[in-house]
Amino acid sequence: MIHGLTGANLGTPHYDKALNQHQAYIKTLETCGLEVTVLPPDDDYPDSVFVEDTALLTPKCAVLCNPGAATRKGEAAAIKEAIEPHYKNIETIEDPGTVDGGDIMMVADFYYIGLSERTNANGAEQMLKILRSYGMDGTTLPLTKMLHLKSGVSYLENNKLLITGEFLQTEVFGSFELLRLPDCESYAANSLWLNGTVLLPGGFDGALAKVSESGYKTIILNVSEFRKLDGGLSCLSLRF
Ligand code: CIR
Repeated sequence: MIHGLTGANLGTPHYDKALNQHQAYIKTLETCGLEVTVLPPDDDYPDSVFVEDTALLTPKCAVLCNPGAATRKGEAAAIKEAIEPHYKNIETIEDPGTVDGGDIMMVADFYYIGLSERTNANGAEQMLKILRSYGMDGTTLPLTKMLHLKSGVSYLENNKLLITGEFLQTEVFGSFELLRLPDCESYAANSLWLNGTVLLPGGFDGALAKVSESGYKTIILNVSEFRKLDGGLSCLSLRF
């Protein structure tokens, strides 16, 4: 994973530290009541720890994404095997369409899809068509700065969004209650709601206070080594 893609300029991840942080992440998911399937390392793909980008799991179907980065294209094959036992319906995004799962935010049966450097209009259209064919729906919105949609916005259920940067002005989120984060805390916008508890990255006291004051239980996790690769809490798992 130390050879993963990055634009963060925070240095090379420390591998042993990353392993420890990953173990703590798994334990925390279990603490929050989740059953966790841990996949074996896939040495051909340094970014494969960010499993969120390879698929979208909905209650009605799974969709294998077609990651937008050339070095990540092959990751979906291993994920297909892993999700096959859980899904009767598995759909696929095909070239020239590309989609990274990190660009999709689920709000009940409605899906917000960010058009980014990784997710193109063709991929988003394929995704919307698939979702609609299963009675779900969604919409797209453009990204200009963030790597992924969920780098800057997380749904915390209860109509609340933890949100930062370019998404603060986005009309499409107008009907939500917004927990706004300043640029200096923007990394914490990628937080994770799990069964009523919000996991937040360590080091962002303002975000922690905001989420706690909104009535959530919170757990802080240090994911510094994944941050060095532009990844965060949501990227490290695929939730059913
Ligand atoms: C990448 O550039 O693809 C990885 N280094 C980071 C992916 C982070 N995933 C996510 O935000 N969903």
